Amino acid sequence: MHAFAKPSRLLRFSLWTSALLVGLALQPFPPSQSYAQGMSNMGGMSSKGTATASGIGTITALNASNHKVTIDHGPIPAIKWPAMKMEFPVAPSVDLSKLKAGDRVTFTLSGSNNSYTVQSIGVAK
Ligand SMILES: [Cu+2]
Repeated sequence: MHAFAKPSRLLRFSLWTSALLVGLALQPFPPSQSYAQGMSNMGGMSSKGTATASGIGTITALNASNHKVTIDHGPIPAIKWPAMKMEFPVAPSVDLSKLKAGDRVTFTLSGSNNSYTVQSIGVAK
């Protein structure tokens, strides 16, 4: 009696597996698919509050009047960034007058989520 009340372990396992596969199939593409599209799609930064990180890269453009710098930077593991080229606002205290496009630089950032400001920058030794 009650033979149908409890599915076999095998049946329950296969049901669970099917549900898992359906769940995986419905997931959107991971953020890595859209890194090339720019900062708005960068993923992995779910932590709250301000983070600081340092990076290295090459200046591709300087916007002195707006105090911004575009850097083709390498990966920054501290904030889970892949290598990419992007424009950063630069803190008012930072002197950009000695830098130029093409310079290889090290820099530090502070900020949160996808909004980071360059706090220091200098030609890499
Ligand atoms: Cu970036």
